[in-house]
Amino acid sequence: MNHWVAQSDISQAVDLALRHLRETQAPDGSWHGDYGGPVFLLPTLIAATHIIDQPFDRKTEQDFIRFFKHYQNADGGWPLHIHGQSYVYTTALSYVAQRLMGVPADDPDLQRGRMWLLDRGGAVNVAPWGKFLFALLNLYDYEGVLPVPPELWLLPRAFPAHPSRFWCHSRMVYLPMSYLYGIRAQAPATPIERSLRSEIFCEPYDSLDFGTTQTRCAPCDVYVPVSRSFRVLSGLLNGYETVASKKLRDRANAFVLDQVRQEDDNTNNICIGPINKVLNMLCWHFAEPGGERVTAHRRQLPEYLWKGTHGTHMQGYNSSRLWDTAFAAQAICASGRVEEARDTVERAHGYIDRNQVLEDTPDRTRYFRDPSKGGWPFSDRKHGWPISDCTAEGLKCALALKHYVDAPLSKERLEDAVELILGWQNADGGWPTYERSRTAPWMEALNPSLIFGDIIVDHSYVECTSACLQALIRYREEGIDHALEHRIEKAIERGRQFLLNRQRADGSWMGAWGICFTYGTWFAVSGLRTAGLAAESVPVRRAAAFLASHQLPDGGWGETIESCRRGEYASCTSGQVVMTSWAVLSLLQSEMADSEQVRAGLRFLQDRQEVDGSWPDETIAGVFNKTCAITYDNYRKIFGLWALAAAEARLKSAAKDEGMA
Ligand code: LAN
Repeated sequence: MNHWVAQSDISQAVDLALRHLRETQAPDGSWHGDYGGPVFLLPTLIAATHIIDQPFDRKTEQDFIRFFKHYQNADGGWPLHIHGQSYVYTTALSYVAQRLMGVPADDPDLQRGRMWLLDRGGAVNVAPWGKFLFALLNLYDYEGVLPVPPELWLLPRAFPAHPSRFWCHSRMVYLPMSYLYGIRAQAPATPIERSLRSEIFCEPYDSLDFGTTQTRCAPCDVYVPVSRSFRVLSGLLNGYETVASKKLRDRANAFVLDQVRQEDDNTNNICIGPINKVLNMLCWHFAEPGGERVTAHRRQLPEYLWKGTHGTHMQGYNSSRLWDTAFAAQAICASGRVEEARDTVERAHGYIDRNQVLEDTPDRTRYFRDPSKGGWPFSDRKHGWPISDCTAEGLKCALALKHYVDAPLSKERLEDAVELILGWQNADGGWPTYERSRTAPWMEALNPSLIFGDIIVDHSYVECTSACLQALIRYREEGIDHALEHRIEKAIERGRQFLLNRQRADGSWMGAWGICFTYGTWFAVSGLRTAGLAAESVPVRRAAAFLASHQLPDGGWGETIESCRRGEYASCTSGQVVMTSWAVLSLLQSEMADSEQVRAGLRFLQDRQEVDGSWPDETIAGVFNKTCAITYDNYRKIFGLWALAAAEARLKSAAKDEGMA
């Protein structure tokens, strides 16, 4: 096989990519990168700092404005994520945010934005979360906001729609929302609010019948239409609002605020995500105006900011550092150059070591939390929410590096991670993101967002399942603990079966957190190969055939977010480095490892590589909840290296085999 592509060329590309990766490591051992992409986050943050009257300094605000100007679409609207079509939701939010920062209404870009918005019915057609934010800003009447009574938290936990059963990201957003809704929190109307009321609606503000607008949403924004069961539920809740007792409301508000406090304390005021970060801060602004909790929250806001080439924006998480670092270290291992990159892996391991979560959160059952001890988060320990696949990648990394580093993780810490992984497995054999599913899949019908899919249940995911499966198998290979062996064995078998069941008729697997089929298929194939399936097995063969059928004429692979929205492969017009790397990594584990397709994929990667070993920016590769893309800035350099390194390893072993023959 060494005749199909020159090993020396590949080796040179690997050397360069590795050098670039090493040069971009941060002093703390991790890799930092932009974790932006969603456009709805920054306006939410700006609205909140306006409400608490602690805006950012002028220079930062100018850079926020630069972000909005850069990502305004040609039609005048703003998209949900930086590569998307215009949405009424983000157009209204971005317009308001810029006005709050002092951009005048007659600014030509804002005028174009307003025209686009008014052509689509104005702010009454903003999705529910936008209406909620506008109600806080005193730009909307609470009558038009879907009811989120805090009393729901007082229901018995066994109730299937108890909010504690929702996917933690939705739960932690609806938590502060229900407090703010419960007290009808609203900023005072100052001249700017009064002016905005006349700018974002098609009719005079006072003539609007807000009560009829609760579920109105511009058709171009809708991804999941309101279900009949949701209409019934919201009808009941609206009815409840008219009879709610003050005493019970006060009790519920106090309960919710205590939950908010615990989340703040657990996460050092970072919070699980950007939206609950901002809403929790607002809870304290209204509960204890001018108090220390608001100040502490405000101080942590910059944790979410990223100063990019096109302005400063709010990221989807406080960072993606642990995740990127675990992958970077594994890519280095795949290159077989760990000795040479010893200082890099030592520092990366240090980051993994320092960021494992070592304790459960206090009084965790009262606060609806699963165990955390032994897990790894997506960003860092001070954030602290452990995630199944981040734990798995952290564990894989710790195991892969244990012979190379001065202070490998102790047996107990590895075991804690394994315990968590075992505990997270769902009844269907797959793994969820943060917590075992707490409610039935049909509850998804209660999704009130209209613009995001799959936000109610922590379902089992192909990626999470593959990562956990691989981690358990690697752990078992170490022969570390026999007491656990039986449980691990069973978990592996169920996980393997889950992956097999999820293969689609066309041979692919759909990813949920990366775009899309190339991502899901890479995870599934890696999981199944690790679990013992042969390259010649039918599932792996079918996966390879699927990938081969989507290769582009330039030798690469590329998918757009339409793949995620529609559940069907949607190709880019040209290959993308990250998706090509995922496809090549999958094919290298199949019978097609020596094929013309792989050769063309590798040539594509080599051709696109810059002289410094990096790859140029390209289409966005991450996604969440089907509709919103998110940037993984480090993926190009990590997966570009990984794919080339895996090809080189194969060439080397083939050369060895030929030598022996
Ligand atoms: C993330 C970031 C990490 C990501 C992986 C670990 C990569 C994935 O394998 C599992 C899912 C997870 C944890 C994930 C879920 C959804 C998140 C939290 C995000 C994409 C980052 C931002 C997003 C969050 C929901 C954004 C806020 C918006 C809402 C709709 C609440």
